[in-house]
Amino acid sequence: MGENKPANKAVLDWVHEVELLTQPENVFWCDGSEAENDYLLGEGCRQGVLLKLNQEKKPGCYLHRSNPNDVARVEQFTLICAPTKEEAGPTNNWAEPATMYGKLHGMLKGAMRGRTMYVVPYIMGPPESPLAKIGFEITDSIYVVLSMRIMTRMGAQASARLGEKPDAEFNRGVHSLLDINPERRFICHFPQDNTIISVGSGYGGNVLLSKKCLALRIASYLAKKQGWLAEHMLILGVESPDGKKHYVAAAFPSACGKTNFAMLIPPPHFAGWKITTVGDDIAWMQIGRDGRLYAVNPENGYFGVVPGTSYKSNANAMRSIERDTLFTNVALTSDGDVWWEGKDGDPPAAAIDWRGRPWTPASKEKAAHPNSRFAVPMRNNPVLDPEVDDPAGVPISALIFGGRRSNTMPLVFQAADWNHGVYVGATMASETTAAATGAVGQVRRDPMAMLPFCGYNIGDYFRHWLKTGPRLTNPPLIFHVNWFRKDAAGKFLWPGFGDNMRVLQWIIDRCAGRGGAGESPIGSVPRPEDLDLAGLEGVSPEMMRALLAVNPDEWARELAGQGIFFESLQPYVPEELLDEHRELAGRLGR
Ligand code: OXD
Ligand code: MN
Repeated sequence: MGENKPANKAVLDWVHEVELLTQPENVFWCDGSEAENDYLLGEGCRQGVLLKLNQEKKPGCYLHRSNPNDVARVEQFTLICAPTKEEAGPTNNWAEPATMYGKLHGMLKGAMRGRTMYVVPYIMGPPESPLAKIGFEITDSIYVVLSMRIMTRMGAQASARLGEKPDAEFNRGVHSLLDINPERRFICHFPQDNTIISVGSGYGGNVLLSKKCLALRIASYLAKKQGWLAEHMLILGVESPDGKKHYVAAAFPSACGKTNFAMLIPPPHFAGWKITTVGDDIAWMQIGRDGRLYAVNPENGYFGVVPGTSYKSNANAMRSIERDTLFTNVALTSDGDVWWEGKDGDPPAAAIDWRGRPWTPASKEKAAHPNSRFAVPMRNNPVLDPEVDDPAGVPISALIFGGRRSNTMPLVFQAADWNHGVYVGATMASETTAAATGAVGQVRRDPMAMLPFCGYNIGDYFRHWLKTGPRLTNPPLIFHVNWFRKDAAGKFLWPGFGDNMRVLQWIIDRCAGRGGAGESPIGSVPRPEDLDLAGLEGVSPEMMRALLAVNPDEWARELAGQGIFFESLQPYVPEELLDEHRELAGRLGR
C-alpha cells in the first residue's frame, strides 16, 4: 500500500523536490482503493485525528475536530501570486511570486519531519469532459486525503489519465499543517504556474486544494484565458409534470443555502415537479455548438454547512449523510451519534461539543460550530441528476444570482438582458456568514459570489462575462433572488426551502416565454398573481407585497452602495457596467 507511483516523470520530479524540502518520514502514493481508505480511516482513528461514530447508526461515518483556531476560510491570508499586483486586481491580496515562494519554502523546510507525506492524484470534472482537470495534492494530513477521496475523483485513474507525456498539464498542490498556527497560515495561488501552496491550516476550504483553490481561483484564471466560465454556482435540474427539463445555475455567497436549493423538495402542491442536483457549489461552463451555455460540476462530493440541516430544511442532505460521511466540528452524543443546532428533534440531554468539551442544552455556547461541515460523496444524494457524469455538461436555461439581504432586494426579479444581468451579478451583496472568519451579518458586495474566489483582476473578470454574452446565440436568462427579506420586526417574510420552488417555477416559465411580470426600474418583478402561491402557508397578501416591493428609498441607498463599490474597484470597472449604473440611476429618477 502507498506504492502507487504515477508514470509521469514531471510528477515524480516535483514530488521528489517537495520531499527533499519537507523531509517526511515516508511518502505514501494514494491509489483511491477501498483497502487504502480502510487503512487510512483506521490510521486516522489511531492517531486521534478521527473518531469512529456508532456504525450501526451511522455506517461509514467519522468525526473530525479541527483546531479551534482553524474553523473557516481565511481570506486575509489567501493570496494570488500573479506576476504583478494589477493582475491580481483590487479585490485580492497579492504577493510577488518569487518572494512568496521563498517565504513558503522557508516554512516548508523540514515541515514534514516525522510525518507521512501523502500524494493524492485527482480529477476534477467528468473524466471525459474537455473541461476536466488533473491535480496532485501533497499533504501531511490524513483528514485531507480522506476528504479529497470524497470530494474529487481521486486515485489511480487520475495518474493513468495524465499519462507519461512530460508536458501533460496538472495542478501542483502542496499542503502542510505545520503547527496550525494562525501566524503561519497562508493559502497561496500561483495561477501562471498552476500551483497552490497552503500552510498552517487543516480547515476544508483552505486545504482541500481541489475546491476553492483549483476549481475556482486557478480555474477562473484558466477560464478567462480559454474562453469558458468557472463559477461559484450550484447546478440543478427542474423537471415539470409534462416531462420537460430545464437546468439552472445559481450563485449565492457561502452559507446562503446553495446546498439546500440544489436538493430542494417541492411542496405538495407541486406534485409531478422534480428537482435533481448536478452540483451544490461550483459550475464550470462552456459554450456548446448550439450557442447555449453547458455546465459540469467539477466535484464528486458535497462539503456542506451542517447547522440548520434537518429533514424539514433538507431531507435529501439528511438522507445523504446517513452513511459514508466525514463530519467536522459537530457535537458528539453519548451513543456515538452526531448532533448540531437545528437538527430535527430535541437536543440531547448531554453531548460533547465541537471542541471536545462537555455540553448540555443549558450551555451558553453552541454544541456544533456554526461552520461545522459534512463531506459526503455526491452518489449518496437520492436526487442526484442522471446527467451528472455527462462530459458535455447540462444546458443552462437560467443563471440566478442571490444574496442574504434583510431589505431592498425583492424575492425575485429578472434582468433586462445579458449586460444588465452581468451588472446585477457584479453588484450583488450579502450579509456575511460564519463560512469565513470575521464579523457576521454585515452587508458586503460579493460580485457573482466570487469575491473570495476570483483568481485574477475582478475588472477583467467582469469584462470576460460581458464578452461571453455575445458569444451565446441562445443565452440563459438572468435573475436575482432573495430568500432572506425581513419585516420591520426582523422576521423572515418568506418561508424559503421547498417553497423556493414557487420562484423557480416562475423563472422556468419566463425561460419558456410564459409567466407574467410587472416592469420596475430594477427589472421585471412578478406580481403576486404571477406566482403560484397555492398551499403557501404563513405568508399574507401584505407580506407577499412586501416581499416583491421595490422601495424607492431602499433603492436610492442601494444605488449609492453599488456606486461606492464600483469606485473602490476603479480604474478597472468596464464602461458597460458604469453605463448600466447610470441607466439604473436614470430609471430610479436619481
Ligand atoms: C464553501 C464556501 O465551503 O463557499 O463552499 O465557503
Ligand atoms: Mn462555496
